[in-house]
Amino acid sequence: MTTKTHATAAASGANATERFRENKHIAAGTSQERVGTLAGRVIKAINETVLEEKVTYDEYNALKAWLIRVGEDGEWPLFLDVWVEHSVEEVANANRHGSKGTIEGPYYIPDAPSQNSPATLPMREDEPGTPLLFQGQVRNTAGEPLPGALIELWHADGLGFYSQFAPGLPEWNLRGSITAGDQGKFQINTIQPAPYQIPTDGACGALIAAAGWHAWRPAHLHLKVSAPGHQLITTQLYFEGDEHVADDIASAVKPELVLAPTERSGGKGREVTYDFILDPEE
Ligand code: MBD
Ligand code: FE
Repeated sequence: MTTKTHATAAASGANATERFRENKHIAAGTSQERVGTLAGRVIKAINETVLEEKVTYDEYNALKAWLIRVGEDGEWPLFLDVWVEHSVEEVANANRHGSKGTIEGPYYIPDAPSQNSPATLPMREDEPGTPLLFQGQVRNTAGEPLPGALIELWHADGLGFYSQFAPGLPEWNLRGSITAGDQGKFQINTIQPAPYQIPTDGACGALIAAAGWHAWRPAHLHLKVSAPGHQLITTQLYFEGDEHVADDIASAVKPELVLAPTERSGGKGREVTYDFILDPEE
């Protein structure tokens, strides 16, 4: 066993909570009226569930204990991103005409090392996994190339672990910020990630076990793609044939986001081409 396999939910959860506090700048602009509307609706929905399902004191106390534990395990980012963010993303991106977005999830870190295309993501000498050449072009909705587009790519390793959230991995393992060349074209060498299992030893894992659900997300690449004058898109790409593509615990798969890599011509591993279309700034 490597040290990584000892990664605990408490450790990756606490990391995700810390990172959220460091990296997200929360707008303070929500009006009193809006807070009243949203908090009121959520509380009403909980009360309706209690009344309709005739929730008992034992169940109510189990809920209280579980909610306390979510915070103790630092799993609020994980819980919200797995079970709520997909709806927020649907609302946020409803008016876009370009590439489909999907959820960011809890493991993005800004300012990963910069490289120009063609690039190879930072990885270990003996990084396990099938080599993957990910390439394509960034264009606008009129079909024009966007030279100098930025592709931020981050993903789990061949065991499903993210650098900076599991111990024993180099700081920027499998994370990079790649600037596309002229014509907005990019070529990025990486490895194919493994499916990701929600930590089973924390509060979210306890809920999944208690409800008899499964804990899996399909293998995925996370991306943020941007270019001057255009809206940044946050998305993920998946792999055809992965059994969890049809059954993602985070409800974040869309048919347009499933890749079908082929054998790499003249090289080891696989290759796939995916073009990004960015909407103009509003
Ligand atoms: C992940 O890797 C992820 O992308 C999401 C959304 C939730 C948990 C882990
Ligand atoms: Fe992920």
